[in-house]
Amino acid sequence: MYHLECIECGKRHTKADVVYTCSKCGGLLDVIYDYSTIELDMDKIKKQCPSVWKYREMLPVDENQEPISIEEGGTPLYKCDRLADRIGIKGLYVKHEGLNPTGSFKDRGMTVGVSKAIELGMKTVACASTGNTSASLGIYGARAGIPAVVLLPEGKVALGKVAQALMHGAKVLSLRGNFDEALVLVRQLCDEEKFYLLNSVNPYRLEGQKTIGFEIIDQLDFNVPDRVMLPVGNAGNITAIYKGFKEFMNMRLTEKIPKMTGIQSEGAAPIVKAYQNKQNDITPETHPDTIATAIRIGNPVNAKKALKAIYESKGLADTVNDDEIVQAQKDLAQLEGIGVEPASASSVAGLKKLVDEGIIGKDETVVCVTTGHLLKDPQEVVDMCPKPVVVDATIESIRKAVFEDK
Ligand code: AN7
Repeated sequence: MYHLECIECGKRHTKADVVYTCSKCGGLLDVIYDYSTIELDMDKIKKQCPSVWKYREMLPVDENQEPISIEEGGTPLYKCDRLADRIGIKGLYVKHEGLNPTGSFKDRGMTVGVSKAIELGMKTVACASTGNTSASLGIYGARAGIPAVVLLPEGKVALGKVAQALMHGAKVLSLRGNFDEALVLVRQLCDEEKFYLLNSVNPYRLEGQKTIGFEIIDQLDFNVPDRVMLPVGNAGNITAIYKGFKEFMNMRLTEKIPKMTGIQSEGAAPIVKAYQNKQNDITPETHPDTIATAIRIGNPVNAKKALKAIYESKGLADTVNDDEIVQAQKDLAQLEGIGVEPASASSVAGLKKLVDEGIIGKDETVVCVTTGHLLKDPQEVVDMCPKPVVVDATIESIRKAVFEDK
């Protein structure tokens, strides 16, 4: 039992309505459940391996709709002691969302969102994207057997993501404009052509992503970490994970909520600026830029929900610069064996900065979410790492090269 409710004016919409924002005031919508009707099988929750559909009772897809799934979720939660030592904090875990089937957390949202599209009888799915959303939508569109249309900002999407969208058969459009412009246009296209919009303004997509919150609690044996940190772009994921934590508390499975801590890049930081000015909404940035192209977003559509999540959980928002992002990416890779794309490393870069500044306490238990896999952006790696050493096909040449720096 669930319905959609406007976060601004409270207007209700039924689950049969194809709406993304409030039909009365344009506000963002939330999926609201009647928790008294949800019966969770605690035996299953405690024993079954984590996955998105493990929590089906708390997902807004009708019972007789077979999920469109390629087995998403159930990503590892690594305890990272060497990285914790480097940063100077007691307890650090990394939830590696890059190990979802398409290499990013977007799969959690797409399995629910595309299942919902089929349930609603939609014939085409569409999104604007900085890359990962389009890769994921391309793949779930293929799995569902319906066309996917994706709008990407020209020249600003990492290679691996474009490769995925192309190979899985999406209609890939390269827009002469940035992500924010692409989102405005794809919303118009969806309204006019009756395509189903699968950006994170669609509240059903966020329902899939809230399972990151469920899994963190589950994997920590129902102990709640002090803080959860993650990169923020369009601000859907921080909103979704917070909702997951809140729902576990509403269902009396936990007694507190981690401090939600959002990290943006200095070049694209509207949420951070709003947080610093104690505002409930952002002022859009017209020329966002960062090495972390995934979060190169100046007008995050979920800003109001995300700021609420940050304030209510007593979390915070801060920026990191591109150098800090690359350093954190190398630390994750070389100290812990966790390969992530630049945007993902911003969670760890933010933790280092905030511990150094004394804003995050050394005795906190922190979970950093790394949102996308290293292989998404191979060009950035080639640009940032030393080149392979070319050697002659002789053992002398190889030996010389191996011991060169020693
Ligand atoms: C790796 O693919 O917006 O704050 O169009 O790919 O929920 O937007 C990607 C976002 C973080 C930010 N990390 O999440 C898209 C897109 C990675 C990402 C984010 C994205 P939100």
